[in-house]
Formats: sequence, structure tokens, C-alpha cells
Amino acid sequence: MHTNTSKYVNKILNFVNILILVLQRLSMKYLQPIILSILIFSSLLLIPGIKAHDGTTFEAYTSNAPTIDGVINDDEWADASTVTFSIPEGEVTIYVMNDRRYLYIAAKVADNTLDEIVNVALDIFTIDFDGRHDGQEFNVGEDTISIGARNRIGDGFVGPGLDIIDDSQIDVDGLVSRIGNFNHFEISHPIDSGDANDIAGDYGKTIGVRFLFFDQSGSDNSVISVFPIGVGADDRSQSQWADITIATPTDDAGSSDFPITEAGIIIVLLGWAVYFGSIIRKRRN
Ligand SMILES: [Ca+2]
Ligand SMILES: [Ca+2]
Ligand SMILES: [Ca+2]
Ligand SMILES: [Ca+2]
Repeated sequence: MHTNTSKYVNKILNFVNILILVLQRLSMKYLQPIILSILIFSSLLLIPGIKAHDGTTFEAYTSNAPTIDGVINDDEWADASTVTFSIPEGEVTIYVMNDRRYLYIAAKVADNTLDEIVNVALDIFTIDFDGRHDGQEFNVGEDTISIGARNRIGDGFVGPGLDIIDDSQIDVDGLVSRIGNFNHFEISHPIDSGDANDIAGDYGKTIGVRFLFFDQSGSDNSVISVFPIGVGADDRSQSQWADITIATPTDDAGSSDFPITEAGIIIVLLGWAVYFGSIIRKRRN
């Protein structure tokens, strides 16, 4: 990859030299405003974080898949993007990362008990996706996954009646356990399972997400906490959801993938250099 990069840099430098010659020969009168506009526009594109949604973006690549055993070890989740926030019983930390095939999500949730009985009291961690990343409505066909106590995994989608229907193809692995005063949830989901009722992720693709924490679900004391804070568990609007960007593998041995982002930054910076260079030359003339 490094030899390829320097090859591309040489090509870019040659291109810049030609561009300087062209600029010197042409009238700068019309060319300069056009080039300036292009430069400002392309520079804006390089500023990260111009997105809809709440502003939280999880993006982390790991070469080491975590063990989905319901125990969040600091080592196995060290590569993850995390966010920590407060709920009535204490703190919650969410962990998100991906390898080449799977999206891994974990949550360490402060809770006085791990409730394990369906329809009586059950603790559940649910993740709803805005697979189209349109920030509009949680709508027919969109993906939702969950994990409850005793290996109760859920893989569903929004049905025609806007209810949640189970997928016929289950693409979720997960476990829950209790450590100290925390419930640990670990869950994995393929980046692209091939199931129309799941996310169809790809490296670099951004997907909207909402995290739901059900405490004592089914009981009179049921509480649902949501991240991002301020988003309701029943809100159909996805405009304030968080983002997950599927991280591109960083252990890319032997691949000849062109480094688009890096090349883009180099081209725009060189473009600015050419522009200021041409102004200085013009003033000297
Ligand atoms: Ca684990
Ligand atoms: Ca509980
Ligand atoms: Ca599925
Ligand atoms: Ca699904």
C-alpha cells in the first residue's frame, strides 16, 4: 500500500505541475473565481461530521473479534468506540466496533437486578437501525436486534403494520451476564447478512441507530432508557438517532485499495498551494 501511495503522490505532483503551467498561460480573470469555488466546496466536503442525526458517531475497526460470552472484558473491547451516559440506576457504557464480517455491540448497564423472566420482568438490550440513513421514519423493512437474559436473542424488522416481526433468518449472536452491579450485554450482527430484513452495511457506510434499555420489562416497574438521550422508545422519527459508520479494515495487508480520503486531502491541499502560488506569481508579474 505504501509503494502504491507514493506512486499516486508522484502522479498527483505531476498533475499539479501541469496545472500550474496551464494556469500561468490562461487568463486568471475567469479561472481564478472558478478554482476558488471548487477549492472551498471540496474543502467543506473534507470537514468531518456534517451529517443529520444527533452528532454521535461510532466508528471503530478491530482485528480481534470479542468473545460473545456476556462478559465485557476491557481488553477485548479496547478498540471500540464508546459512549457513557446516565440512567436512573447509574451509568451505561455502549461499545461499538466491527471487523471484516460482523458489527459488535456491547452495553454495560448499571442495574440492581438482572431480570430474567419473560412477561414478568425481563432486562433487554435492543438496537434499532436506520439502515437507509435517511433520518426519517423507523419504517417497513428496517432492522432491529435484541438480546435478553438467558440467551434470548432477537432479530426482527418493522412489519407492514409498523409492528416488529421476527426475521425468518436469524443473524444475531449474543449473551447477557451480571457482574457486580452491572448487566453486561454482548451482541454480534453481520455487516451484510444477505437477509433483506437486516442492515446491508459496507466499509465506510453510515447507518442510523437507536439503543433501547428495557429494565424489568413486563412488570409494573418497567423502565425504558434510550440513547441518544431525548429520543423516545416509541418515536418513529429517526432524525435524532446516532450514527454507526462501518469502519474500513486497517489491517489491509497486500490490498491495492486506493486511499481515497488521504488522496482527497492531498489533492485539496495541493490545490490551495497552487492557488496561492498563482496569486503570488500574479502579483510579482
Ligand atoms: Ca466478552
Ligand atoms: Ca433489571
Ligand atoms: Ca436476519
Ligand atoms: Ca433483522
